[in-house]
Amino acid sequence: MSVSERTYIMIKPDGVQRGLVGEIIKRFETRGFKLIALKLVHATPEHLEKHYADLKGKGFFPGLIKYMASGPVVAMVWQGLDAVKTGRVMLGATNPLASSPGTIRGDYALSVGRNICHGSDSVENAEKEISLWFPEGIVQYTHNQAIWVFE
Ligand code: IDP
Ligand code: MG
Repeated sequence: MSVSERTYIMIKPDGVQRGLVGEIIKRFETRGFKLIALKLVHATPEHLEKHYADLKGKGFFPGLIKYMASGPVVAMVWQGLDAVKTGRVMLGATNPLASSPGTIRGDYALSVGRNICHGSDSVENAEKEISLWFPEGIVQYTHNQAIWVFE
């Protein structure tokens, strides 16, 4: 856990179509995380199969790839203290019905196959996902707010 920890957060096609882009970005921004990468991408099935390689073989895998390739996603990298674990807490459980109100999925989703947002589940996977989605690299800048967010 460090203040430079990074996580890959992605607003899925349903989150984009439902007009939740600003709301999801706002939550990470106001929590104090630093936005270090962001783009709108219509990903290919091949790219999404790499992203979800660990789930290949699951019954829902073909449907998951079709859903994720059905429209553009917002790919982002957020940095800050315990970003991976805190990002997952902010997202809520994989199944929105089990997500607490106050979480992104608990406030805006009902179905596991349309759960609006992705977040990395470990620091190691976050770094892999960042390389997969941002092979061009990440912009460097000083986040002046950091002195007010961290001791
Ligand atoms: P996560 O997104 O919370 O990390 P994973 O288990 O990594 O959850 O699954 C990746 C994505 O696959 C989920 O966010 C969801 O969109 C989809 N998914 C997972 N389980 C199911 C299922 O049982 N039915 C349909 N889609 C599922
Ligand atoms: Mg996952």
